[in-house]
Amino acid sequence: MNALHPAPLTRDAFRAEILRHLTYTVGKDASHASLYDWRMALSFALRDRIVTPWFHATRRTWAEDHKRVYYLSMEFLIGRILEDAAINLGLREVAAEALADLGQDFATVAATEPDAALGNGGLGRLAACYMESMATLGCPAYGYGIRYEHGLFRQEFENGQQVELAEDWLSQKHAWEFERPECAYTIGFKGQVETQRGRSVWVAGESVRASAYDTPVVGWAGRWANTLRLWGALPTKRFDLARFNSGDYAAAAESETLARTISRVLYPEDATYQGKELRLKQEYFLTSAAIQDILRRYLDSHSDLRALPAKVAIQMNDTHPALAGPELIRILTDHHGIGFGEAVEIARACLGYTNHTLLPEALERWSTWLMGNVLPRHMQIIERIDEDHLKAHPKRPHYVGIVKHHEVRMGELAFISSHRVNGVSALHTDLVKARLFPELDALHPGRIVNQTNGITPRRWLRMANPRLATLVTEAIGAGWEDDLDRLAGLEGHVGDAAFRERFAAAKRANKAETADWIRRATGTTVSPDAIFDVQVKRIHEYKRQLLNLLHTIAVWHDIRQNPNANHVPRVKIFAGKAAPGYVVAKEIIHLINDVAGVINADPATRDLLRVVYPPNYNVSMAERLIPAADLSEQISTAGKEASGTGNMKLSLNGALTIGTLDGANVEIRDHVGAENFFLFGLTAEEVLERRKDPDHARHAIMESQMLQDVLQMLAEGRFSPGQPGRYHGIVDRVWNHDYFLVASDFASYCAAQRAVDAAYQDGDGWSRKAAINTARMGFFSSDRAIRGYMRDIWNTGSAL
Ligand code: 26V
Repeated sequence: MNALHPAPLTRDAFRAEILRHLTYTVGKDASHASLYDWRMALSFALRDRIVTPWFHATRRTWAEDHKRVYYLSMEFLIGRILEDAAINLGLREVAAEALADLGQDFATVAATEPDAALGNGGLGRLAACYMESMATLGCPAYGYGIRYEHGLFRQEFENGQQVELAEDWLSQKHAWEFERPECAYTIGFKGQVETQRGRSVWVAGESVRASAYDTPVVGWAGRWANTLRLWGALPTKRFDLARFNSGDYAAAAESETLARTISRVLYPEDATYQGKELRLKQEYFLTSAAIQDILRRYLDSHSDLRALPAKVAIQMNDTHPALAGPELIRILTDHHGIGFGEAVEIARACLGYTNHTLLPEALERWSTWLMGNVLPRHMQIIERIDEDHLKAHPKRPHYVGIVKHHEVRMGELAFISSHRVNGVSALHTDLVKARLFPELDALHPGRIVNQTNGITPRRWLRMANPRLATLVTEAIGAGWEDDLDRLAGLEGHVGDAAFRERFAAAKRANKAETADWIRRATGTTVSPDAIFDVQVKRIHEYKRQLLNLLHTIAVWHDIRQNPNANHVPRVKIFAGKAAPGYVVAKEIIHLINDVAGVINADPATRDLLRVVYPPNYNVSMAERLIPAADLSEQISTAGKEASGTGNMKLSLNGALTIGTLDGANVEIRDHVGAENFFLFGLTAEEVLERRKDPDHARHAIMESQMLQDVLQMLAEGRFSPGQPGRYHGIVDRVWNHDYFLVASDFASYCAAQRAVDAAYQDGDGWSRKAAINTARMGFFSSDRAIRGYMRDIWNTGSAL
């Protein structure tokens, strides 16, 4: 036994720990404890076990003066913590047994935990996977984010339409965090810049306090734990007692309300950018608190800020924390007297920028007026960075730069402030070079690198799919969880019929369980013998849920026209949220629900086709649906999906992909083999070509009788009889404004779907392909991705 490996806990000892916390922390008697009380007691008992590796990691990092990684992200989409922590601590079974002795069921207790939904989608979930991998690899790291009071909204359907409800995860105690009121920084806004003794001094007009809340993140086998530090906003001014006593209660609380709005809500947009002042304030709030904390920690044990890059790597998760450059430069110059040029070099050597999207509407730009108003000193610094960059690169084209047309372009700012810029899949990185930053790439060859995304196998296989995880361990032994390349060992078993049968049985059992859940969640009965065809992700035009839906209608139409043909039963499963202001995405949601209503009520097709759309997709729902999937829909218009990570989770769990050559699909197909992947659609290059023909949609529609029929049904109001014109907008867009090439890819998609049907009818052949998918997904572990960041961007090693 040592600090890292305390004595293994026995069932009895752990039961005593749970009871102790129930009694003394929660303050409840076992005979009166609710599920919530049991969950709290269990969480505290588990949290205690994280503290040992956490302290050990912190001490070791200090003692060795190890370089630290700081991952700045406006989003961390964590989901539930309890079971994941239990698994990583090796206490999942002990905890279940101890709870059983207390008359409680582990799964029931764990299911009461609300998701920590501090993110929108892929970008936030990636940050959560990376935190877990950094802990697994013993990479000393801090995640910095915002402790939003309200995470991503809860989605409900009313008459088929999305309504958003406030999400309130902090209404219950957050058992995993440690409040650090003593760790707080002042964050300024507005005011003016003055010159004092030759130096610029920003005199802020408003300020708030950023107060730290720490959640330890434990890695696999409890070998290491890092900190996720989330900032909550508090007022700087003291409560105005005089005003309160004079009866003006609202005014007394004013500054408090103002400050707290900053960490009140997560912006639910994820691919349209709106230049909202509060959003800029949130971004600066996170960034400034992080930079102040980083410098405070560095200066605790160092004095030479010029050596900062040897000890500090700061990663910007997209441009949202891109003020990190200007903020660091401001403190180095204005507070520490370092020359501007040198400060820029120090900042650049510390900073890295990950780009997650090419969509022009998602690239952040702030008006120089707003930036100058909210952050006057930063605006000056940004202009100086831009001017100096132009001076250093006089051949920079006139249209390139950070400040253009009275806007600050955050992508260019992040690029120029960083020593490395990375894309998130091989294709995406090529497009970042060729389409997004070609001129900056030419000026800075080698700065853009690729780090293909990854997912953590602990959560996405071991935890989410215990049946498959057990089978994998039985086949290839333990240890794949932190060495996912070992899954390749499954290839040797794929030829064994008994193994394939067991693989199929695990999938079948997952599907049966999920079929029950679908009935409870939607009221619709589905057969686990049907193909579970799954598209789960945010609703976006570019992700083309509409293409999937048009195919659904086509299948329905075909069954009705040819009832005696050989149809393969399918369940179309959709899940995902639309940004509240994204009207077209909300129309698509409405249509999916309308189509589901009509198809599920049709006795002529009921055994062959079902459509379900359980509301409120989140991490926990993903953990439920992904292990039950047969078919993974990854059908974005080529060139639009930066990477995708759901695609990796599904394939790892033995789903076959139907997909375009987009994002990481390209690499998934390379790994699993073309024969185990259903490819369709235009390539990214062909998409550009096709758009040059103004009649591309019309031509595609004219060539497909099926597409004409489907659009006709929509136009006639077949799915909205009470309001026949409801989907005229959608039909019109397919005909006349089909930017995402739904029509052009329709025929190719349907052909691929027919190939899916044929392959599924060979049950054993399908299982072989599914098992090969699992076996060949080792590359997509987030451990591999993080090793890449450590080597190519952060220049740091493991402390283990
Ligand atoms: C942009 C904005 C604009 C301002 C308002 C709030 C907000 C929030 C998020 C974003 C960017 C979203 C970009 C994003 O989520 N990209 C996704 O990143 C995944 C991880 O790399 C990747 O797998 C997905 O393909 C990509 O769409």
